[in-house]
Amino acid sequence: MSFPKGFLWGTASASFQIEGAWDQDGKGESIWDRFSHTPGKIKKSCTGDVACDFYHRYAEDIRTQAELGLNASRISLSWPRIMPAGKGSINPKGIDFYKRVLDELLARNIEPWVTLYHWDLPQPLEDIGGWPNRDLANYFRDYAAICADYLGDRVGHWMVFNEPWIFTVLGYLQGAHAPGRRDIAAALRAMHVVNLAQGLGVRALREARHKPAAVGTAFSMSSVHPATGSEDDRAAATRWHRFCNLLFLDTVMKGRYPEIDTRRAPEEMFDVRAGDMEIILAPLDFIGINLYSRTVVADDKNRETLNVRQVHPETKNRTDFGWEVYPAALSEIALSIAKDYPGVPLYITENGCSYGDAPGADGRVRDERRIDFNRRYLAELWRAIQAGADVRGYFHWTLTDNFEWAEGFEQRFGLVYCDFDTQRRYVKDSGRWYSGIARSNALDFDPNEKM
Ligand code: IFM
Repeated sequence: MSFPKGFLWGTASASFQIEGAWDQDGKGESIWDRFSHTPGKIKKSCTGDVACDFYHRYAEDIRTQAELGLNASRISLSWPRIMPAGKGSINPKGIDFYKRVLDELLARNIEPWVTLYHWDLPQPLEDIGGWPNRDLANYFRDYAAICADYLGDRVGHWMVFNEPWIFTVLGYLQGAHAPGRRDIAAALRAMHVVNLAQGLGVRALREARHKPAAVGTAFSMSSVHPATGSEDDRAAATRWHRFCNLLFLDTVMKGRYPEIDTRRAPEEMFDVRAGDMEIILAPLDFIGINLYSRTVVADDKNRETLNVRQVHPETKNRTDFGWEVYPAALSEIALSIAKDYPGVPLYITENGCSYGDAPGADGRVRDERRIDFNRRYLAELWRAIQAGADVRGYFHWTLTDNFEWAEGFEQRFGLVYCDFDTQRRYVKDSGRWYSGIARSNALDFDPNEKM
């Protein structure tokens, strides 16, 4: 299965999950520093204080990417490393760090793909209300303009946000992620402010003085299946698809909220004010898809959230995180997004799996389950491309095992094993396998093989 010429093969990562150096060289506190320093929030009281120590070891990790033959790398910038208070003064050492990282990637012919915000909000901005506060949209625009101004000469592809649905829902509605709030009104306000920030951020990146860059966002997505063929379950699946997959995509591309709740108009639900939708409309140059599995839902009038209940299918085929392995989800979503947003290039900005395999006595990490997962998902990606989806690149989540948010270091998604005590890295079998795919731009897979 050959992939299109010029296809990008990379890995994806996020500042808080790998950098460490949480209070070094002028970096400010983020909501994830505060959250992980609060007892009881993270498994085994893990923190991101050191993480993979990428702040000091970036050259080694970028060398590994080059040795694996990867041609693109997705990283994110830490807002509080660049602007310790979230607004006002800039931290020159923070800017210098990212210049060094970008220069190292460029020197090794690896295209940097840079996300402005992968969840590490400066704590001082949470102290004034966090994302539910409309002022944050303007502070974010200023931050985006600074990133574009100082780093834009080195970046050809920006992503405004990583998974806006996840950080608003888990952070403000469910409380499982920083800042740990459980407040439905705050969550709805946060969603709208993030949409405003996305529109402003896209414009700020485009107005930068450097070479024109392509701007997108990496959206969390899942292929939504109805639990049964009943009309009610199918309608529930449509509502859930619009809510989870389109809430930050239809807005930026089409300037409207998708219809998700039969009981309330989106304008009322999100407290949309005059002029907001004009700000929010800022069509992206590309759409990033982060996809891991599917979601099965049923209609349930007793459920407050959209009258939808999630159903957990009977299957033994789950990753160590418990996520169902369902490769067809990738082709289903790629084709559905390609159909709904014709002419817009797509990139798989995240896909991967958590398996806990560790080095054997010989130092080798035999993670066959990850190879099997990747083969099947990539075969589905190839099928989607054959069927017409304009997918131009794939970023595996992730290079090194890292800080997996509320799970601490328990879930390992890396192609490279990280021993968090010694910071020693071991390229897993899956890393070498992925290197072969990247170098040949092809997957050895018999199309008749049963999925
Ligand atoms: O680790 C996360 C990442 O930060 C966002 N997408 C999903 C990954 C795995 O949970």
